[in-house]
Amino acid sequence: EQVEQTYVMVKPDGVQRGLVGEIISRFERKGFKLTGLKLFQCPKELAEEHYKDLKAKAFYPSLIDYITSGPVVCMAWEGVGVVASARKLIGSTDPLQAEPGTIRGDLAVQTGRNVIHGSDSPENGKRETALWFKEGELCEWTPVQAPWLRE
Ligand code: YYY
Ligand code: MG
Repeated sequence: EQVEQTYVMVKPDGVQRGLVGEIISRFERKGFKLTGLKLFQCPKELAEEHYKDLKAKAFYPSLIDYITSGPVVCMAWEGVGVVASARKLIGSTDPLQAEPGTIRGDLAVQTGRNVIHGSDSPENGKRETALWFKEGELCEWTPVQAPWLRE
């Protein structure tokens, strides 16, 4: 089984609404490994690079304004299957369509304020982790609970 990395980010609305602890807790309890964590005011250039595939969309300018409107919480999570599993924990892009029990399903009401980002593929997980974190900001470590999570 392949160990993957994913980039997860609490967006400015999640930080302003005091949801940071709740959100981190959901990934921690699931059993994934945190390898990077910081509060960060995202510069416009970085937001544009992160969302470059959406540049042609009508909502792109407001998306860039939103992501740069206040601090975000950047996280790198590691584990077997973490990319798809994080997307499931996060829920559908439109919070009104997101299942109850998911982060967006429980904590948000609109696509333009959907509280959290998660990478959509292992390739993007690596790319985005490298984009948002400098090398010295990531930690390699072995959680004591590791043998209790996987046989
Ligand atoms: O990966 P995910 O965040 O679920 O959705 P994407 O399709 O990658 O879009 C990124 C981001 O753009 C989304 O979280 C909110 C915003 N957005 C929007 O404001 N309006 C849309 N119709 C689609 C996406
Ligand atoms: Mg996406």
